[in-house]
Amino acid sequence: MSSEKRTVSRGRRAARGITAAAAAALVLTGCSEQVQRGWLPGSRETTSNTAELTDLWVNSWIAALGVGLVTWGLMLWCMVAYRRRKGETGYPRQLAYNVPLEIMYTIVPIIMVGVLFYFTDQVQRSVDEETEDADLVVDVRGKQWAWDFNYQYDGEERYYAGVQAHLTGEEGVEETLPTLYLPVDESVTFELNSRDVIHSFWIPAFLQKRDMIPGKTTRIDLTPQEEGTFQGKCAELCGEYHSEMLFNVEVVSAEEFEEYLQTLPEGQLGDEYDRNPNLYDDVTANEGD
Ligand SMILES: [Cu+2]
Repeated sequence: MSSEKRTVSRGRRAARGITAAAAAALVLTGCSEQVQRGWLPGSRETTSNTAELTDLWVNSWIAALGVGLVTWGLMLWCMVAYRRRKGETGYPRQLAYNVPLEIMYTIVPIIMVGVLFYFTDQVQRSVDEETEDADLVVDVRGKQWAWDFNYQYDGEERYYAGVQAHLTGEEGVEETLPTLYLPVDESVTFELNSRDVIHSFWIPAFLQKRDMIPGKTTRIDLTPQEEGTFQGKCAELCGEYHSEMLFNVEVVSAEEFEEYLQTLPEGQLGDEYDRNPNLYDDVTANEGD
């Protein structure tokens, strides 16, 4: 190879390297905020719980990546260091039972699971802490295939009766979905109930989701911290139109929220509208027969 050719190919390689580095830098800076938040929806401040949940998620990924790098590194090292050399024949030297190594295989994963468990448990306890006397209580009733929202706010009781919006694939139908209103910076307790089968209350941007089980009340406690429109959905396959069991969430100022409440009828749509309100009483009564 002439020296001229060598210079050209070296120059080309360098150019290729610079292009790759520039592309990587662009990708990394362009979505750095997204990357830092682990591609989660919403923002760190969407509710009082999203920062903690985001940190748990992102740190778990960093830990997993660290473990991955060590594991991949060891695998590659073995492949290269112990590859078959020229002229080698037959099986390599066979080994069985290496007690110290096997003890390490057992202890290291137990420690890793223990660490993940510890942090998950801590965050879960903190997120699930119940708020006494929340500013707003919403008794949410999931039903095939819509949502009723019973608001208890400032001594007032109002309700929103959800009707399923049949999605046609055309734009604008989303606006006719049942809508849940929440005042920003005020504590909310969701009392989650089902009128018929198991549903699941999920607002993806809030990073929280909980099953709604007939005959049982589950709950979520949080404080929305950012105004905006979010999507909500049922996250438990609950029948034919499960995929259309959607709702909108509007987080608005306290004044706007109060104005909205005044447009709703007074009262609550309680368990008297459940498909079988006495389901569990019946079960108990039958046991005596
Ligand atoms: Cu459902």
